[in-house]
Amino acid sequence: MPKPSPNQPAPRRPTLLFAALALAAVLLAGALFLRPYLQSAGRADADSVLRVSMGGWQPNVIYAKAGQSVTVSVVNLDNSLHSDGGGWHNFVLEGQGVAERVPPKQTSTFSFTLDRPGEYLFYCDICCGGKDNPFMRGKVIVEA
Ligand SMILES: [Cu+2]
Repeated sequence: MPKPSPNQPAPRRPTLLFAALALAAVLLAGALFLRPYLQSAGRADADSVLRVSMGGWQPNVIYAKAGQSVTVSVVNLDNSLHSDGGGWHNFVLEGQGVAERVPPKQTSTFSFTLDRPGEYLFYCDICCGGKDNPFMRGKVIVEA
């Protein structure tokens, strides 16, 4: 077997590996960016449990009936070590006077009634850019 000459070009494999890793990183970043636009995190009916963390609401849609009380329990999955807001989240129902704070690793249960059918935005405005962050938004859909 001939000995490899010192003038031979270096094997191409590290370059290919780097290209594959770079491609994987770009695809992962794209998927993370698009996630809140592509998925609905599921639905919850009235009297439901929502989990919230820095990653958003799960589920992020609540279905309710006009004029009927909705009871929501918000389970905060984050702990107090979070630098953004100290692990607190809140449930703000826009324009309806509902703003419930949930301490880290705790659950808050509260009720509200929406009389008119329609879609109502809710969000957390403590962390992560608040209502401008698509992860931190959800809606209550009120049917007649
Ligand atoms: Cu939050």
